[in-house]
Amino acid sequence: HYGYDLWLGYEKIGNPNLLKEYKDLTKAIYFEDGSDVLNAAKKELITGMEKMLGSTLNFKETPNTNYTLLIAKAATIDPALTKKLSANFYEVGSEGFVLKSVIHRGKKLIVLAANEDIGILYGVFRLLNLMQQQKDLRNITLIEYPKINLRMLNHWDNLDRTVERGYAGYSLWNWHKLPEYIDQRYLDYARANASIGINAVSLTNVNANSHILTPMYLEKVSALANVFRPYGIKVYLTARFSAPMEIGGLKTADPLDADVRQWWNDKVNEIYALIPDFGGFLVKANSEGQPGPQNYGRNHVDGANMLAQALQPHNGLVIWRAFVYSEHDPEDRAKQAYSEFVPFDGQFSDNVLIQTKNGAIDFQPREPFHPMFGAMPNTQLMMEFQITQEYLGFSTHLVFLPQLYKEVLDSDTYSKGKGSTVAKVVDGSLDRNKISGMAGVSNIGNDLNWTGHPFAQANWYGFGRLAWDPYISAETIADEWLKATYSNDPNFVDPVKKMMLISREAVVNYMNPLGLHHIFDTGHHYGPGPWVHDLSRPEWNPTYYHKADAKGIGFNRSHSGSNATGQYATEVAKTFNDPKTCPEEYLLWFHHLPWDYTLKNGLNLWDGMALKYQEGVDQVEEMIETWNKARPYITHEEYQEVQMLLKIQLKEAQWWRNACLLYFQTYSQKALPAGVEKSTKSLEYYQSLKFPFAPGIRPQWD
Ligand code: BDP
Repeated sequence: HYGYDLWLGYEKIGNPNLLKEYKDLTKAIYFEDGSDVLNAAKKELITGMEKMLGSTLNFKETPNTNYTLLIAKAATIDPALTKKLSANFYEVGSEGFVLKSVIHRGKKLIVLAANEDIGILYGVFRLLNLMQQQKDLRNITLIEYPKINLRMLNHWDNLDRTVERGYAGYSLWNWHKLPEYIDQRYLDYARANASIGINAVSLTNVNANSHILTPMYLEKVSALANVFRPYGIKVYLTARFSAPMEIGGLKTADPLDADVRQWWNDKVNEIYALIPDFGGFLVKANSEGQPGPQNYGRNHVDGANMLAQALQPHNGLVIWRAFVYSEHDPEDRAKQAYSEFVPFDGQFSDNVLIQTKNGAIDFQPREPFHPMFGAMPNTQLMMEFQITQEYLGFSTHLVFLPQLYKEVLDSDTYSKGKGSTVAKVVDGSLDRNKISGMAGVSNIGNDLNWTGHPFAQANWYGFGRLAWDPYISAETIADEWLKATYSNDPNFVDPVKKMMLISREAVVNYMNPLGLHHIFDTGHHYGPGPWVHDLSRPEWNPTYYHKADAKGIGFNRSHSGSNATGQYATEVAKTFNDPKTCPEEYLLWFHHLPWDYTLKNGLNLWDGMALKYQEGVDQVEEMIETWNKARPYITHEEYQEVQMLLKIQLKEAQWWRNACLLYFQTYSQKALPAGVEKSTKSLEYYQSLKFPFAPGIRPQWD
């Protein structure tokens, strides 16, 4: 079970006092039966508690028992008791729950109540999680409900089980053995998702294959939906826009063509006959060669609304991606999605969400927030984060991504004045959207530990927690995850948590400091390739992004350059426009500056940049030291696995530093400042490296 249990290992409580306290609370349990969801919840409660307490649970059926733990829907609880919960059940909503210790008829008891079955399931998971963190439950009052409606994983899984940008093995979905054979992993995957509140999964690559929409695959999808249903998870599929031609025999996929519309209506009806709670379609259209409405002279609204109309009678959704940029558009790539989508604000149907990446380029280690957030008040904008580490060291680098997610969510768009954070746009509170959503591109594969790097599990966990509540801190998430996964010993948790919290800044430093971006090697994005300049599309070349020359480095996106800053609210644009006020994390994202430009710390740009690269390497060395000290608190295997990975991370951090500094030095013509380690290898050596083994991209939609 090594690594397989994720954060649901439910280790036995060691502390005898706490064990007694928990056992007392669970002496006589009432659990409302009745549905598949409630059965799933009860099963989890039994698994979790019995493991943690080391004893069997005692369920009571008779109404007169003096319960110590009562788990039921609000409507079935004695009203006198419900009153004591002093919770507003309207606010708790359909997915929330109340967990509260009360004194009732002279007895102490804990009540877990919800409006709906799914709230009970989420409440059970949270109760178990609190016990894993060894929290005192004697005076607990917790009222929780998700702030975001759609909490979704996007799998980029191909039908041949390869995973685009996947670094944890092959796809979980075994199309060959489905629908008859139900792998235990499907169930454990659903449990893991439900435990953090994920309620939607798109099974297939956004670079879609139409065949997923044929009967032979739909039958298999339906089997997966059946497994996920008791865990509150709806299934979505990626819809290839040209499917009516590829599998429907039509001559066109024009969204305004009557036959095409009929084809989609029929297809949608066919899907709902098999999967009554099917979620809907996720669509990548007219982006990176994918077909879309523009192939027929139509636009995103025509395409999205056509699908929305087919799904609407079934309450299905269209999630239409905004990740577009065109090779024929001379405009700065960072500006294109905004330019293409903002004019359509207010024109998309009610059951359409526009899914926008966190930044305007592409999942870089650091990007300023996407200017579309805040700029489309009449459109339901959904956040797309990447959980898989395409540009963050694959699954060998320890990078705690909730730091990145939080940085974006906490950014202020100023669209309705100060405090209009991205989180408020995404949770729908700023513009009163009907449906809100957050998607994470999954890092899950069939590796024994699901995510490749054991600490990458924390990114799956953290994504789910933030989709539930975008306002909790990265530190809280790290704390919860470490305790549930490894140990509650503060001698372990405190330093390792610190290590997690610096890890994201470390990767920025050793890969893309000071706002540099997209300087990765071609195609696979493994390792540095700042020198690459000969790819067919200009905006695929790293040189397009860093623009290093004898004078300086950086992309001028200020008002004197591409004016990408003009896509932000005035207050934000003003800050970004001036290199003196622009946060230095974004300096070279927005400005082309001379090599001897003076940074805030007084260093010139070249020295400052070189020292940042070095700092990244030093931070990985510190991470290794921290991990060495953590050794006594975990098993040898747990220690060794991460230690091996950290060594790879260090080697690659040095590689990034050396390759980038040697290359940029050909322009700056300056010596390395004191404190920066000099490469023993030449630039030509780094440029000659080839990576036929780099995983992650195997397009197969022929
Ligand atoms: C890029 C990936 C590519 C994806 C694309 C997307 O390199 O594999 O297909 O994003 O999001 O990050 O559509």
